[in-house]
Amino acid sequence: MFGSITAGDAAAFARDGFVIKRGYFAADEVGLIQALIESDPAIQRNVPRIADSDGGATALALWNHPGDDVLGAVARSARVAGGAAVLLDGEVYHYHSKLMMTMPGHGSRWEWHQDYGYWYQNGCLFPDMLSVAVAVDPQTRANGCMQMLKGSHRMGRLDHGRVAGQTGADVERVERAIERLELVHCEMQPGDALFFHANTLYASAANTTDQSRRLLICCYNKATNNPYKVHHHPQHTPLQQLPDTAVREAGAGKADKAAGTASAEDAGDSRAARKAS
Ligand SMILES: O=C(O)CCC(=O)C(=O)O
Repeated sequence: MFGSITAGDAAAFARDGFVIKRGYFAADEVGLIQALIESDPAIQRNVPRIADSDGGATALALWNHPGDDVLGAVARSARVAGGAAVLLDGEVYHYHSKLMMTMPGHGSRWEWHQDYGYWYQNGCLFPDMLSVAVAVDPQTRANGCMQMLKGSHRMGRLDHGRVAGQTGADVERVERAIERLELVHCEMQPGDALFFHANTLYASAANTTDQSRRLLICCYNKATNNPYKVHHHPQHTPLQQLPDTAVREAGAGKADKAAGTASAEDAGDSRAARKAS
């Protein structure tokens, strides 16, 4: 039996700007995700290191269209894509997915930001967008797990500029928001999934442990929010949702081959990379 987004989750998401689903992927499914990450030459080859101002770095692979492999099945699954549609209250399409790999000893921190702080620049008129972060490794305070400011999505989009060498949200407003809002460390076990609104302020600390911290983040846009300009992420592209069993089927080599493969499109923002060259 697979989990799903409930009315209670939708209420929490509307109130807090995020909701964590524990055990959303089973241990064997997480094993399939890990096995693919470790064997996919495109992921292993194209992982540029994104530096922070302290010299920390994160390896990142990004792709625009979900393919027919295990990672594509996660992004297209009823649990994840269907959950996104429930939370955004309408049809969604895949905006991109990325694999964040803050490796042992040199994983960088991420400054406070909103995804819509970036995506606004892409011609998305409304913040009808969200992301789902699936824990591939344990996410702990010690290894720099994501931190969310509860309710910050209701502040609307903040101005973003250069903050410690990254694109971050207006520092003064972030400081004031931290005084008023609850800061939640989103500690997760592998298989947990964090759904968060594109206007939720979030950050993560450096990974100073000797264990990697890998996170698969699938991002969605509402179909009615088709960007008014062509840019490095897709315009509305109907998403072929898959049943939740598809992750295991993809792992067993029974993928839906009609669905297309992971894209090699160049996603040209500063944090982007190609999954495949
Ligand atoms: O990997 C993380 O902890 C955060 C990633 C992040 O901030 C982002 O993808 O914008």
